[in-house]
Amino acid sequence: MRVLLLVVAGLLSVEARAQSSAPLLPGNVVDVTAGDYFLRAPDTIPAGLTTFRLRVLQGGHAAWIIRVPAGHRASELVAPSASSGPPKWATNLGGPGFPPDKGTTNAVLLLEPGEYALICYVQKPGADGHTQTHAQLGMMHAFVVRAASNGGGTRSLPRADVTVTMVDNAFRLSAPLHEGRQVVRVVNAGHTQHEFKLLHVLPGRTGRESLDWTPRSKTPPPDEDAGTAATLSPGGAITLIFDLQAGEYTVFCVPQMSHGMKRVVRVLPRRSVA
Ligand SMILES: [Cu+2]
Repeated sequence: MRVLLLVVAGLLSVEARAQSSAPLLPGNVVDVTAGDYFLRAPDTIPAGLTTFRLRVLQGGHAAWIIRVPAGHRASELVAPSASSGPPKWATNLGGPGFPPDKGTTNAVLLLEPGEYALICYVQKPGADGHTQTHAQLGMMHAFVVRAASNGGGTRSLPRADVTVTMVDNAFRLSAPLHEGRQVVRVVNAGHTQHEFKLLHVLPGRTGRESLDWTPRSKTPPPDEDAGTAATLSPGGAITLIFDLQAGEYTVFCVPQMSHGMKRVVRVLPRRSVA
């Protein structure tokens, strides 16, 4: 019995260490798992401050969070044609996308009670030139947000270290990004849809190489995914939490990339504590 208790205590302490080493995320943390072609998440979520934490098992995916108004159904979000976004009657809240390999990315928001869906509008070009969205291939998960019994706890989002304002067609940062935990508020102040896709430039490679690289380059990518704020509608905003390394990153808005909406961002070494 004592041996068993010691073993159990040992396991608990290992688990406690694993949890304490994982940086905390704000509010109710909802795990979303995506792959070719599915989205898994809870069916019911309490209202209030919520972090959607996305893990991708294979493929490249994002999880747009869409509010479904009364009189409509989540199934209507999956357009019969390859629409690259939600219909006009639905509210696009944005969401997490393209996490690092074997890692996660997240998006933090305040959820009101109602009907919602997680959906992936990433497009899959077919061999015959016929494009489908991942939503059409099964990547849609409807869920309900219920009024929380404790009133929803915190009513405010974490304070942003940096606000990224997306205009037509550029990214403006309110302050430099720093190494370590960074709360980033992404705001679409443009007149069209914009995305914030953050890539970490690999050691020995440059931001310039990252900006210029395309899958047609036939060379290994000079960068790796650090996390994406899925395309926001004009006026939309969302908060993401990143754990960054010092050095070069690049930011892309893939839908407006042909208009030059990409740039290098230098992440500064950790601020020394005075
Ligand atoms: Cu997808």
